[in-house]
Amino acid sequence: MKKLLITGFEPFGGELINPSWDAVLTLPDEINGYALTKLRIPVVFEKAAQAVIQMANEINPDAVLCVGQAGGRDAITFELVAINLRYAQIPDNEGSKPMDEAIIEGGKNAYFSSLPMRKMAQSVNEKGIPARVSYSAGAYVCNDLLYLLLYHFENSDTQVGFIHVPYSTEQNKEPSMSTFDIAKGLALAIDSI
Ligand code: PCA
Repeated sequence: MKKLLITGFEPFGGELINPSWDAVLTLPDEINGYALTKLRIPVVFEKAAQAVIQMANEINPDAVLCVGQAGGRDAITFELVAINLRYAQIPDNEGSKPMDEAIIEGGKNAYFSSLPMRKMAQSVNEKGIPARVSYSAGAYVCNDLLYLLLYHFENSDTQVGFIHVPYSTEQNKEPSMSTFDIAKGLALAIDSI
């Protein structure tokens, strides 16, 4: 069976939960011929990617799909691009707040996700969960993670992608989506890889 490493983040920015992890946790252990390994990772520049790479070294996944919260978005968004830039509007969970730093000094300006993000977004949207592609994962920890993973897996067969999810309804912020629908969207996305 193929292997998928799927990650969600711990809470950050004063929130008590992070819907990315809550939704990942409810997914079945097997979807579309992939055995899922679920990992909760820290909202810390560099360390998020280190945690994922460490697990990937252990299980050698065919694909790595990371999920994070994007408060303010009203749909599940499939990130197509990661840029070589760190710019934090709030400190990460270890207090670091880089402003206009490169992730990899002299590295490529950007990488494209290697999972079929557009196809996945279309398929989720057609099945009734609001979803679309996004051309910016921001410049905070999620972009950092996606960039470092695409850099790390550049010359390997491991495909990498990143999905941002809205606030969940439990967070009492708008726009929001239920954790159930977020998880359903993630499952449909994996189904269409
Ligand atoms: N969202 C943040 C980092 C962790 C998360 O869930 C981001 O979009 O960068």
